[in-house]
Amino acid sequence: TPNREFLQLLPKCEHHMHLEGALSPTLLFKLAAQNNITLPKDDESFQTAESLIARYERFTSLDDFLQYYYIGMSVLIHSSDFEALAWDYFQHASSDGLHHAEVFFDPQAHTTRGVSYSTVLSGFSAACERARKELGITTILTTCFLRHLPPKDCLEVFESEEVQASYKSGAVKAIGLDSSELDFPPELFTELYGKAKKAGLRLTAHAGEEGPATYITSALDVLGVDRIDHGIRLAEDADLMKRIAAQGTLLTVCPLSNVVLRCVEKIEQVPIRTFLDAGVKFSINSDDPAYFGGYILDNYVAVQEAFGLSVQDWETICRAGIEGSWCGEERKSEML
Ligand code: ES4
Ligand code: ZN
Repeated sequence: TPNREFLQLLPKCEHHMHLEGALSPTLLFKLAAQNNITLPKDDESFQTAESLIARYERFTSLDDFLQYYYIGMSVLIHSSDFEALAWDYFQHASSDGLHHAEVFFDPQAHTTRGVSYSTVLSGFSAACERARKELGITTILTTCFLRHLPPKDCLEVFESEEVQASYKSGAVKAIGLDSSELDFPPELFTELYGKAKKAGLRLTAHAGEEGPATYITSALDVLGVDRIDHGIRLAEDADLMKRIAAQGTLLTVCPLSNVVLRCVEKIEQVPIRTFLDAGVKFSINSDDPAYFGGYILDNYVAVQEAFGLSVQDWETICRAGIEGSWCGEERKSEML
């Protein structure tokens, strides 16, 4: 029966991880010191790496986590900081047996604090290049838009010269939608997604993490997404589940994230078996590995411990991950 070694050897693809979510407390404090960044003094969690890790074990919701996520990234200033962050992730991912990574980053979380998009992109791109050369990991970069910010701000960033240049050059191939979900329905971003589709970009959006299954329907029908990030609340709507299974839309499920952010009480409540039985395609992902207690292999192991899946179940999961990837057919056949 599948153990950690078996899971390590599977040809894994990751489709849902935020590069900023790979910022470990160790790197956070190191960059804060290097860049002279003052961390909040009124929050005792920031005293040591240990106290910060302890706080990460007590998140109460998505928004409670996001507060730490946005403070954490305030230490990222130079291109080399972004490169170090992403390289840290790729090294973990490589030892976990990752073959292909489609990763998110949040331009607005940096431009709104005075760090330019080109600084962010050049650092992340350098790490991606190094991951391909030294680790054999292929990558796709996705710009995510922050749904708690005004849609017109998101549009402005999308249409800015440097962001458009990164789409035209192929450095970035997709857009996503993240941050606080409740009260920020997909409909707010109809114009943004219309323009991104016209530009030939791939489209994804976080939906049905904390928000209701109706957000999944609007992401599909109003935004026209090719993929759904999280989507666990799909299990509450049997008809929609049939539709998603029939059309083959990939869900990017993040089991440890769902437990740490209290979307579910335990891994057993992530609808893994339900999706397998309904023929819903999904991949298993780490989301924000430095905040949620594990990288991709830890998520695979947690699922195996909770569900006792068969070798055939794992083949179904990995095949869906490869076939649902946005890399070329040639790369897919290498992984299959
Ligand atoms: C996120 Cl878990 C999650 N959900 C929504 N937005 C995010 N940004 C980073 N992690
Ligand atoms: Zn996410």
